[in-house]
Amino acid sequence: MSFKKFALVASVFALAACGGSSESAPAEETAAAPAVETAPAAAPAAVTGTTHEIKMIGDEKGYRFEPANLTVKAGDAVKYVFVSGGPHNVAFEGTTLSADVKKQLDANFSAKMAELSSNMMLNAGESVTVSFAGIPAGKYPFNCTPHLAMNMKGVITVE
Ligand SMILES: [Cu+2]
Repeated sequence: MSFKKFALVASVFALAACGGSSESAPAEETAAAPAVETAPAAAPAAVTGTTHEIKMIGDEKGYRFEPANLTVKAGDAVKYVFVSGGPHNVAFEGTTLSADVKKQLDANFSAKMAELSSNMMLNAGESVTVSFAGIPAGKYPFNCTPHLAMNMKGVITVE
């Protein structure tokens, strides 16, 4: 039995043993929480280069990022700007990234709703900026979650 499972079972027993005193339950959950997050969160890396712009568009031609493919230098940032046809967001694919890179890229979002996933934008003019400072050379595929099935995707290449 894994420790996690044991801890869960143990706390269920503890709850039962309390005989319905609901006050002890939240305290135990709070105490157990830090054990899950062992690694410290990465600090956002400051942009030292150029901030590029990618438009998020939905119109009669379809849903797309413009440009969809962009090459940036280490230290640059990309500002994704809502132009039309939302809602749009920017979500990077984390499956091919190492844990360290994933953590840094996640920390480099100006606004997020989930890991590697920006806030949802609803109105023209809204934007999210993703810094590529502290991110190693490589290809970083991203997409718009609501329009993934409509092929609203792109790739940032860091030189
Ligand atoms: Cu979209």
